[in-house]
Amino acid sequence: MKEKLLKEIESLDADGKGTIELYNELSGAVMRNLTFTPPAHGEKAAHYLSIEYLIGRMFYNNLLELGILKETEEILRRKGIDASAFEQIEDAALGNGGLGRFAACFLDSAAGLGLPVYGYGIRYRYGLFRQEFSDGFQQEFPDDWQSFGDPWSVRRDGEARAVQFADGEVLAVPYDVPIIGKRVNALRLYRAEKNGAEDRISEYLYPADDTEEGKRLRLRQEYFLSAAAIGDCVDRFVREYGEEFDRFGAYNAIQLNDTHPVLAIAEWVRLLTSRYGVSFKDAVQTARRTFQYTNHTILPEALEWWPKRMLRSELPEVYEILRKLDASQRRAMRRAGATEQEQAALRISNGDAFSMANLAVDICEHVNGVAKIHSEILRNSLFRTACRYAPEKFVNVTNGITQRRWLMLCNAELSALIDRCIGTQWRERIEGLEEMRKFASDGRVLAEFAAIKGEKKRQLSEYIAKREGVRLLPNAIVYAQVKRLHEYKRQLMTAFAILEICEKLKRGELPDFKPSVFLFGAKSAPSYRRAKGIIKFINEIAKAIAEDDAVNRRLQVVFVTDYKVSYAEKIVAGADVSLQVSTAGLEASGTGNMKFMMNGAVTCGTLDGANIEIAERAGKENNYIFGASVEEIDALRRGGYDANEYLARDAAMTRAVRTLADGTFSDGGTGYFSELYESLTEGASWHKGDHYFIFRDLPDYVETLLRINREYGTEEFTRKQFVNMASSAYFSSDRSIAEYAANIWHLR
Ligand code: 26V
Repeated sequence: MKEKLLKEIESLDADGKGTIELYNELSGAVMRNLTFTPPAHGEKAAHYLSIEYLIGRMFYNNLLELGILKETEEILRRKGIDASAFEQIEDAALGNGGLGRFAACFLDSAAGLGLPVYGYGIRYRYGLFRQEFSDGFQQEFPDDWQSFGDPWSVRRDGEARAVQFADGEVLAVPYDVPIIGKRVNALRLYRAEKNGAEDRISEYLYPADDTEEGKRLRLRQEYFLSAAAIGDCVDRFVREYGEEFDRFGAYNAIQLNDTHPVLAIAEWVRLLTSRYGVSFKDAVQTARRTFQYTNHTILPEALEWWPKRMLRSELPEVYEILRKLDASQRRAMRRAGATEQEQAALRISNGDAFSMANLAVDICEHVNGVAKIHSEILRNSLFRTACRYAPEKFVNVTNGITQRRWLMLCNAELSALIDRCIGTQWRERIEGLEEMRKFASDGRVLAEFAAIKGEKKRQLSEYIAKREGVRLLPNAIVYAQVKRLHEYKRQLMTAFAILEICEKLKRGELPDFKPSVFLFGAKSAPSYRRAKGIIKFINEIAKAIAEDDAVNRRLQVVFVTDYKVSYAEKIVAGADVSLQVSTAGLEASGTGNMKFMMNGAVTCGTLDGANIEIAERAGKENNYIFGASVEEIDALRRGGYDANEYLARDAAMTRAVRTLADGTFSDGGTGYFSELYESLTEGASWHKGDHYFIFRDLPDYVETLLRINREYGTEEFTRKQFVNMASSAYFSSDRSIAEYAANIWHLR
């Protein structure tokens, strides 16, 4: 296939064609030569239901997976075309952040390992908004990702199916996207249509759900995905094996990515009882052997609760099934002798709403968290009552990232160094990367490694100059914090730390300070006021520092615009220090931390999520861990944390925090800054001051940043970076998927 494909590319007539036309022709040639691999008869498959897939650019990745990237670039060069021109093609950003990017890495690795894993999702017309800054404020614009065409999917009208809502039916039309590896799996994305036109259901990713309108649409999206996917799985099973549904679980596992697709459980019961005459009890029994649930966050605002009246009016049949599921759960709880309090914690129905998390925990065979500590928190806190009754249900699968995109593709230079040291075996089996640890005291290899980091940093700097119109300070330390904007991730704490460092510089307290760049990249949910305030605050700090000749040759802050997968590919390769500073206990795993590690950055972070395992694997001495542990944070919460008392302990911290309120920076009259200040010092109706314990950790943080600054530039520091890279194989999603396959799906 490879030869045929390369010939076809060779014979392509490029004359007079624009980049976009060429991109479509090339991609089309590849698509014509691909065949999707369905599960073989008797082979067990896994089906992954996710409301988000943050795929990024597909072109380079697909050619890499096919093993023809280099050859294609060569052929194009001979035709006078620079393949990097395709970088102007937009990312497919059908996701918000970690959850969606993880779904994309997950599918990549499943195909890479040759496992039959099929994704289901929604083909949003507009993905995550395009971000611009105007006077430091975030502005949102629709992300028209299809304006370059969509050569990487195949529409299958013949497999469209109707999804039933109270106000009529909506057609779900699948578009199959190839996920290429040892086999070609399909990611099946559904477009919603009514009377031949696109229905609102698939128009936007995550409509603002702070209004009744938005919530309804969100419910419709979640049911649309659930019903289309379950319908597809059931049809395929019936075609292949008939209607003996008690065998369904032997051939299929259905993995629910967070609570968004949990209505799939109710849909399964509805479909089997109403269409196939299966008894309610049997339908539930088979569900228990089929469904699996991954939790990706413990933040209550991100766990789905569906109001009963909304379900009743939008999806009356599903509502009835949920009621029955709740009633049968209640009978079971009474039989098991659960106390009233335990029942309240476990119930699917709670007052006016149904809890999707409790439904998932009740029915699913396994419930997994995404890092060791997160799975512990699920067992001990969020789902502790359920865990008491069914401890065997709760397992951990630490997240991972695909080394194909996050090392081979984004850092060809480092990959080539690895090839020179240990050969190319690691490209097939990532475990082999561990062999690089042998070179950690090889001065020559370390020097090459450092030179590559320098080169990637220069490339990053070029890219930022082109996109943002600012040049990074040359040869500076690059500290990066790139992720969704959320209070618990504490971008605001980094902002305060920068202000403190800036002040120390001005006072002459840091004579040996090495030039440092703080890179931020983040989007705020459009209706999340505090997050928007934090973006504006950081942009104000960036401006003030850039204009201040006393510091601007040693300190720089850049908030990159429209952070996304393809931006991340540049940043993780060029950064020295990965900032992962969430309040302990709140970041389920983090996956950016793994991308930085694999590219040889040290982690400056708290004991949270996968940071803990990163420090374990690479050695605590090779990372910069600071701040309160989960236990300490819990103790502070219980003991009545007094934010102002902590603030008063440290004069430099007080001055930095006061800049939110003393007019140092202007928020353009929006009130953003004073609101942030109040949230820290006074709290709000739903929380006490400094809900995320910034004042507890900030002094440690500043210390740690300065320690990094002192140690940077030594061979010892380079070795730390190197050991991180060489210890990162564990964080490959190949390992995660192998664990899902062995421990949860029991494939093969
Ligand atoms: C989403 C949103 C969106 C609107 C604003 C409020 C809000 C709060 C929380 C969330 C979380 C969505 C779930 C998610 O993305 N979880 C992430 O999943 C990653 C993959 O497992 C994991 O590495 C991250 O730690 C986790 O935050």
